[in-house]
Amino acid sequence: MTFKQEPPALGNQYADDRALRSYLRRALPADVLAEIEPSLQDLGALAGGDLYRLQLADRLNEPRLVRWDAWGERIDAVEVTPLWRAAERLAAERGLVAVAYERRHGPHSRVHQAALAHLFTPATDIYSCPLAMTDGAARTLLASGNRELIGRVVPRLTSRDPAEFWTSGQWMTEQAGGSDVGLTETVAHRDAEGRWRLSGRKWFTSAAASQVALTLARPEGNPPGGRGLALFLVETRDGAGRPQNIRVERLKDKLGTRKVPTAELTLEGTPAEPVRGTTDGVRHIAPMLNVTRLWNGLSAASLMRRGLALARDYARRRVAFGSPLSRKPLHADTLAAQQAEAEAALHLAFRVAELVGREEAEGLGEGQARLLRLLTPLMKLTTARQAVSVASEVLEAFGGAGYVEDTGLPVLLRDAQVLSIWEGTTNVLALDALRALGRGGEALRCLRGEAEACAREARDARLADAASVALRSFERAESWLARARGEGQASLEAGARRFALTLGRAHALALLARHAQWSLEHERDARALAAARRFAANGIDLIADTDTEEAFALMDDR
Ligand code: MFK
Repeated sequence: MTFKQEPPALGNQYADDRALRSYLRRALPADVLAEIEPSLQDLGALAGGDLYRLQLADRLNEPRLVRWDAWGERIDAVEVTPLWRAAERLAAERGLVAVAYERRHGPHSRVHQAALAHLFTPATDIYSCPLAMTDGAARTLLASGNRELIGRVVPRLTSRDPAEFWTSGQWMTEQAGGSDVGLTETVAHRDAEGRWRLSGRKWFTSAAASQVALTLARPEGNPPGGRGLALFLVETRDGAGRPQNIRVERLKDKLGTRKVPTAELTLEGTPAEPVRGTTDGVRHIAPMLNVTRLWNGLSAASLMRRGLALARDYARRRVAFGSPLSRKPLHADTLAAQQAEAEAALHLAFRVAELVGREEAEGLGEGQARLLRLLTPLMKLTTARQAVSVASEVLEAFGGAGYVEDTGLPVLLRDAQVLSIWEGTTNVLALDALRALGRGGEALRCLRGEAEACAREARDARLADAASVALRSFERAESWLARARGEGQASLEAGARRFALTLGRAHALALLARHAQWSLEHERDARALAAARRFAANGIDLIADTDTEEAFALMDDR
């Protein structure tokens, strides 16, 4: 037996990422890129080197719930794995949250953060989850105007010192209301000293090891629904490190993201501080939802990139039927289609980061604010579906090896699957997008305006088809919307997913085509152009005439 298959290897994950580097060259002023590039190179080397080795070594480790200490005291401590311990320290030191708040590069600070997240996320087995929530909590507290919490908690959430750095959880999901958060059953009451205390059961809390959490509860006497909820901040442990009337019932046995210590908690009179009044909790936690949805999209793009980096490398090493897979037309064709999805996702997610950065540094005009509100759910739902599909193709590109655990590959698909579920499922976000359109469709006009501007910039004749696919898809989506609005709420809801995915994909195509033009002119590189053309061929317009009554009939199989 002489044959030995070389495993796939990763190089510097920044230096090797043509699409990211090309995007940053266009999006950032040269002096900003020059200043941040050494830290990206450095993180890229870690991601493809020491962290990748640590990931493979950490593969079988999982977080552990330690209920009791040696002397019989209930501690409910969550111990994370060595990879996650390293990730927490690195995240603080490298400023994964901090750069967005230090705002050293003004409106470009969110793009800087997004580039760091792009390199960090796939290398740390979704440590982006606590970072997303920490970032979301910082943003929510700053928006709240609550001076005490801003002064005491935000500096911790945005610290670069691992000893000072706190992460935040987001405890929203309850058994009755995962998507319909207004059904929250946790109640808040004031104790004899006037302090708020929370009682209830949080069903799915993703950062059980965090020092603080934002959560929703209904102050006694408040009405039902989202408006009757209030937003609270909980400090999870007291000065001695003991849980503050919080019982960790169990860690969830999930399909993927198994390094993330997702827990089921019971709050038993947990002390909490109202963040912003005692009503309208859903509205007040919305900044967190939008920040974590941005991280979700960035994570989707970065996980696709990781899978494809491995698949591309493997294709050069794996020989079958007389030549490396990388020389096979069908293999190249299959991976090219996935690469196009990943590049489109990168442009869509980073476009939201650009808008958030501008909003925070300079404020947005009315049109751009509407654009951001609509683009956030469209981007999240589009990139999440792409990530699941690309991860599945990546595994197949390895043949049987992609289905075998100790290659470290199956986890890519399991982790990707969560992206379309948490932080709002595809359907819930499609309905959110309908709400974000505005009564007169103002947000949609802003979105189409941006897509048209991108299409105009894509002047090269080879981009003409891609640009017209994007604009035709917008037209089809808009005519569907007008028709469905005429038909009523049921038609509108039934088609919302196809509508939202069509807009998300069409907008990603427009952004990619604009970038391709820039890359041709400034880098003499036709690969973004190839990605735009391929993405257009992958299918953009998903609008279809379907019958809601038929759908209900098909659901009834008795
Ligand atoms: C890899 C990194 C990713 C991070 C990982 C984190 C892991 C977390 C694990 C979880 O899964 S956490 C739970 C995630 N859950 C959700 O995301 C909830 C999904 N459901 C929704 O988003 C529903 O649309 C929603 C709960 C918001 C609907 O609730 P309601 O009570 O019907 O609210 P409504 O009436 O739509 O909105 C109430 C107010 O909030 C309105 O403002 P007004 O009071 O002024 O009218 C809305 O405009 C506002 N609002 C809602 N969503 C908003 C928003 N504002 C801005 N942006 C939004 N996205």
